[in-house]
Amino acid sequence: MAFMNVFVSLVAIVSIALVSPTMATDFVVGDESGWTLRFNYTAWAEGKQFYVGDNLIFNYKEGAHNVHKVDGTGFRECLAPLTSVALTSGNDVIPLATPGRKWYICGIGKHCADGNMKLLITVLPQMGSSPAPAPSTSSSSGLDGPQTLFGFIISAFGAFLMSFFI
Ligand SMILES: *[C@@H]1O[C@H](CO)[C@@H](O)[C@H](O)[C@H]1NC(C)=O
Ligand SMILES: [Cu+2]
Repeated sequence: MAFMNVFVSLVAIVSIALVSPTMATDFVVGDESGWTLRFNYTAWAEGKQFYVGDNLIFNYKEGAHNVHKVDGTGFRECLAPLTSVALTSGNDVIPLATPGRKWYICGIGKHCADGNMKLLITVLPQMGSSPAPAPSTSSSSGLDGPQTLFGFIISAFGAFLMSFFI
C-alpha cells in the first residue's frame, strides 16, 4: 500500500508539472494605469510571480512613452545604451523568454529618473521540463494546444486514482 501511495503522489506531481508551464500569463504593466508617469512599478511587481513563457504588456499612448530593455546599470542610472532600440507601439508585448532579472525603463525625457517609469522583475524558470514555447508567438489565452489537454487528462487520472486512497 505504501508503494501505491508513492505512485499516486508521483502521478499528482507529474500532472502539476505538466499543466503549470502551459498556463502562460499576460501581465499588463501597471494594470489599468498602464505604462505612465509616477506609478510605483516596484509596488506593482511585488508579490507577482513571473515565469518563462509569460508576457509583459506595456500600454500607453503611442509617442508619449516608450520601453527600453536595459541592464542593472541602465536601470539605476535611468539611461538606455545608445544602441538600444525602444519599443514604441503603445501596446508592446514582451515575451519573457529566459529566467533572471529584467529591467525596463522609459527612455523619453526624464520619465525614468523623475517620473519613476522603471520596472524591475525577476523571471522564474518554468516548472517542469517542457520545451520552451516559441518566443515569437504571443498567446493571449492560457489554454493552448494538446499539451494542456494532455496535462488535464493526467490530472484527472491522478485525482481519480487518489480518490481511492484518501
Ligand atoms: C514603491 O513601493 C515600494 C514597495 O512597496 C516602496 O518600497 C517604495 O518606497 C515606493 N516608491 C515610491 C517612489 O513611492
Ligand atoms: Cu515615459
